[in-house]
Amino acid sequence: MAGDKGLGKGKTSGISRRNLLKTGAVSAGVLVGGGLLSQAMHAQETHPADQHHAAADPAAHSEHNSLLVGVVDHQRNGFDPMQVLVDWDAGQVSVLPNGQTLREYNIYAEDKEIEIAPGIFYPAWTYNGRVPGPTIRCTEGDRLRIRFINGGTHPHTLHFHGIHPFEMDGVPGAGPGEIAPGQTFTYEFDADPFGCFLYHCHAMPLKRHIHKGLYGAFIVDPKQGRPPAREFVMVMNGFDTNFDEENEVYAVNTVGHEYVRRPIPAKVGELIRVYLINIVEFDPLNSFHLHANMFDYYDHGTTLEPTLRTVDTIMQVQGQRGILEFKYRWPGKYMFHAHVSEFTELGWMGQFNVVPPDQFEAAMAEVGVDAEWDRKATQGSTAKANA
Ligand SMILES: [Cu+2]
Repeated sequence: MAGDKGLGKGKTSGISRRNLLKTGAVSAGVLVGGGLLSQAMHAQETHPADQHHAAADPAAHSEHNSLLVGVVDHQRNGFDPMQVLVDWDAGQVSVLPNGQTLREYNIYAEDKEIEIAPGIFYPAWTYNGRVPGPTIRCTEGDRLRIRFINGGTHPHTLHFHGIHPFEMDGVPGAGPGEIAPGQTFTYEFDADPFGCFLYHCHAMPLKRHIHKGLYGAFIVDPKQGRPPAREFVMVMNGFDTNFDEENEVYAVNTVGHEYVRRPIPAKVGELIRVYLINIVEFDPLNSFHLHANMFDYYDHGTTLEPTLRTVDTIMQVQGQRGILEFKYRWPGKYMFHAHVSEFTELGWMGQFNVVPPDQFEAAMAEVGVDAEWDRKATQGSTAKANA
């Protein structure tokens, strides 16, 4: 029977997500990604027939409780989560005869295997070879012209959140509908209104096309801009590595626990602004909890005044977004994570490394980022500075 190969739904798996949580491999530590766990999951991913060898040796579990073992090869992936935090894509910019700013983009879909935790590989579908796709950033009122090229093996679309004509909605039955492999279509609309949005594939079956990795952030700055801040984009995502419709790895910006291995540098006293997006499939809710601090929250980012003040935890349904603003008073390594313990243990956890200004350069060097990263984090807005 098909189930004997181990790809049947849940039946043969000794290393399903629920079972993982029961083994010492995860419960003894906070962090996923250890050698045995990696081997087990990778075995299931690519060599289902061998999975029992990997999963059935309980002695091996206890040897690998240090779950920070190993690193992800970001170069091989073609994207680095430290850079994903700040690599706003303003597009190819020109001015239309009517004075409107035009931003042009090329986005292609591509099937690509990516490493989502040390030694754990996932057969993703990507926009521009990365998960999440490029962070499209513009100012309200700009014209967006986005040429989509489907280089993948399945029909895909680009569905943007925001206000736009029906034909540009990127769903089956609207305009060109699903774009077949090898085909292209140019989506064009005005950025309206300002806020924190996302785009994703809307081909059928939807949950498959989303959880495979076809999504990205879409940030529309208000015309007057927002107050100066250190800005990051965080896309909360998850990966179903054994196709049982549950996620085995959770993350922000794809790589589980990457911001624990490489805490995000920030300065004491400065305003930090996080554009937060939840795209996790299969689980009805995700959340964000900040340690030793409180933040203001702008639900959907479509207002200039906070919709929640002085909170330390918010929740988002799939597709929901918001903007967080906060400052740290004292230096330290502060955790942020989902307040769903299971997600945390399976990768959705990070840290801010808050330092005095004179130690900031060293904090950046520790995690492999430089002055250009700092510039992107603090000067990402596309709005003209009017203030
Ligand atoms: Cu798709």
